[in-house]
Amino acid sequence: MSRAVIEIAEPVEHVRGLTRDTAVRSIRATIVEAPTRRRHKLSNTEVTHQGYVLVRVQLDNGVTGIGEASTLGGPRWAEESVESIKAAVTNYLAPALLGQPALAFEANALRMSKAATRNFAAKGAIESALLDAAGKTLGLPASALLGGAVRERMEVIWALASGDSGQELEEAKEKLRRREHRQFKIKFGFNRPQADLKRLQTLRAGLGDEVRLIVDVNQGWTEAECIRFMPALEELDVALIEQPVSALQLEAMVRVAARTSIPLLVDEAAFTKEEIARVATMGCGSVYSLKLVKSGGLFEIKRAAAVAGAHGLELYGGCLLESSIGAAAHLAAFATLPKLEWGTEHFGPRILVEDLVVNPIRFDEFEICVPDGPGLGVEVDEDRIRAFARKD
Ligand code: MUC
Ligand code: MG
Repeated sequence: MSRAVIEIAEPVEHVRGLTRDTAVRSIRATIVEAPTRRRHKLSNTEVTHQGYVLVRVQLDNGVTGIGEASTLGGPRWAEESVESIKAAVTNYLAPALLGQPALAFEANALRMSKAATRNFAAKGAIESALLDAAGKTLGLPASALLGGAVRERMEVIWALASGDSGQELEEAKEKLRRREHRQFKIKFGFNRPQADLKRLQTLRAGLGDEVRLIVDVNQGWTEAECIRFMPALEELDVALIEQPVSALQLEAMVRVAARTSIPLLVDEAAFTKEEIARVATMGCGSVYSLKLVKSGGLFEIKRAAAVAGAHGLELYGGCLLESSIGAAAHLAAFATLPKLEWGTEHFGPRILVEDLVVNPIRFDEFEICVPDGPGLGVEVDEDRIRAFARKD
C-alpha cells in the first residue's frame, strides 16, 4: 500500500465520525439480462437483451448504494463482458475497498486503479454505487457531490437501429408525436454502405428537414468507403458522424475529418484522458462522446470533459444502453458540466421492456430530467432484478 493512499484515507478530525460511519462493509455484483423492445443492431453485434452487472455497496451505517456496468452483446463494443466485470469487482476491486470510507472518492479511485488496470465499466459501477450510498447517507443528490448541477434536464437523442427503414420511420414518428425525441442517431455498418444510405434517404424523406440526424458507423467503414459515401451524408444534412473507421486507425480518422464538412464524433477511439488529448491534438474529430464505460468513474468523466473541452472538442453525453440506474449516474455527472453542446443519448431506460427501477427517469418535451433524490435518485425494483438475474 502506498504512503500517499494511506495519507489520503486518513480523515481530518471533523469528518472522522462520518467517514467511519461510511466504511464499505460489502460489495456484491449481480449479472442481469434485461429484454429490449426490439432488436438493436450495431456494426459488430446486435442485442435483444441488455447485459448489466449491478453492483451493490453496503456501508457500516446500513445504507446501500447501487451502480450499473453496461455491456453491448458481450465483449464486443469494448473488451469487458458481464462475466469479466463481475470477476473484476468480486476478486480485485471489492477487496481493495473493504473498510474504506465511501466519501474518500479520489482515494478509492486510486485504490481501484492499483488493483486493476482499465476495467473501466467495473470501476464505474462501483464508484456510482459509492456515490449513491454516500448521497443517501448525506441526503444529497450525487450531482451535489460531483460539484453541483448547472442544469436539471437536457435534450435527449433516440437511436434507430433495427435496420428496417419502414419500422425505423414509424418508430421515429411515434417519438416525435409523443414529443420525446426530435434528434435521431442512425446505426450504420451492419449493412453494405449503399443499403444504409437508402435507409437514411427514407428516414430523411419521411421525417423532413427539421429533424436532426446523426450517423454512428461504429468503426464499420474503411477510409475508402468514407471518401465514397460521406458526400451522400452531407447531401442528406447529417449533423454528426460517429466513429466511422476503426478506433485504431487514428491517421485515417484525421484524413476523413479533414475531407468532410460534417463534424466527426470520437467514440471508441478515446477512452482515457491521454487518448482524448491525443485524438484532439491529431484532429481525429471535433466532438467527444462521454461514457462511464470509457472513463471508469463519474469524477473521471468530468476530467475527460475538461480535457476534451480544453482541446477545443464539443461534448456529447454518450450511453451504452444503460437502464435508469446507469443513466442516472451519467446524468448526475452531465448535469454538472459547464458545457454539453450535444445533449445526451440516454434513451436506454426506454429501450428496455421493463426498466430496473420503480421510479424510471422522466422524459419530457424532448428532454431527459436529472433525478433529484438522494444519491442517484432511483429506487431499484428488486422483483424485476430477481427475475432478470442470471441463474448461475
Ligand atoms: C455507441 O457506439 O454509441 C449507444 C447508443 C447506441 O445505439 O449504441 C451505443 C453505443
Ligand atoms: Mg458510438
